[in-house]
Amino acid sequence: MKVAVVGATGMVGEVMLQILAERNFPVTELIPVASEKSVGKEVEFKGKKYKVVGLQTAVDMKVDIALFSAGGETSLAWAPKFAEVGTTVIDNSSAWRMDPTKKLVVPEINGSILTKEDKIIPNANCSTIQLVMALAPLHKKYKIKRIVVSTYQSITGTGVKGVQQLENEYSGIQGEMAYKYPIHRNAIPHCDSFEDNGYTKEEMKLVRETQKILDDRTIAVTATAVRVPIVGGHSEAVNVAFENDFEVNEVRSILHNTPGVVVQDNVDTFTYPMPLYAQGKDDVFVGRIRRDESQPNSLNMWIVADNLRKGAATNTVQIAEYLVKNNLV
Ligand code: 11C
Repeated sequence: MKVAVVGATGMVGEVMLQILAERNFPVTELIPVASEKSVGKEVEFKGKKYKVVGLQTAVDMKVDIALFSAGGETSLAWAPKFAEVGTTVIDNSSAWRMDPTKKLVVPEINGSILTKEDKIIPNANCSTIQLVMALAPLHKKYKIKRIVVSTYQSITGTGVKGVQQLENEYSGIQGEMAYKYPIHRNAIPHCDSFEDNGYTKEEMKLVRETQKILDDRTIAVTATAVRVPIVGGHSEAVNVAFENDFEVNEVRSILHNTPGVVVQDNVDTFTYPMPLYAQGKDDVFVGRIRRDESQPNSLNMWIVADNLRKGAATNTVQIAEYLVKNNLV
């Protein structure tokens, strides 16, 4: 496969290169792509150096697959140009996710909806992916009525500039601010911009993308998304109300048997997921699984994942793997 990574010098782009190498994706030719100011820079892939090229050069190379992580505007402008020459684009931005003609895919859940005709495939938001990974098997068994989710999101979700702000604050350096407020020793209830309804875009992504991936618009979802000074991953406190009752041990066993999900749940040994330990892993970790005693058929849990991996680069590469395995590209 001729594979382009668009946004190869960015935080997610770098992880994409790493994951393509780690998973031995069948790359016969790698084309790192970035904006004009990065053209000519070098990136490393499997111990070899590759020169970054511009977007039009990459379109002209008619690659098989282009993995995009270059922001919504680049994606809106360039994904169709790649698709027109026959390239399959898997796009990590929010640009195409809610387009009714595009499919939103987490391969473990709904990979089977993909066809050869899908030339622009959006990748869901990081906080949504880890949520649906844990909820999809439970929805299948007990049918979800309502989800209340509060997120504790890593600064890496904001990219290099978020990490830089935290590092500057640690070291007492005045620098550019990625956030409106200091992030060191703080929690900012504001991820992405605000919509007219008073929710942030990040919160509304959790609502809309969850319904789309689970293919059920009747599921009620409400969210609060908070940025915290954490590097390793996003955490989520999740309350779920089901139509049908459940046994907590059966929930644990369903999750235990779900590929890509790891249960870490034993309060006797203080075992629960934490972003410090999820960092660098591709799994979604679930713990603190307990009945919500305040209302019927309801469950609380705590979900943690490395947002740059399963929340972004890993899921993108897994979609590419699914396409290759099923001759869809
Ligand atoms: C965050 N989830 O942590 C965001 C980053 O819609 O792809 C990714 C934004 C997106 O702020």
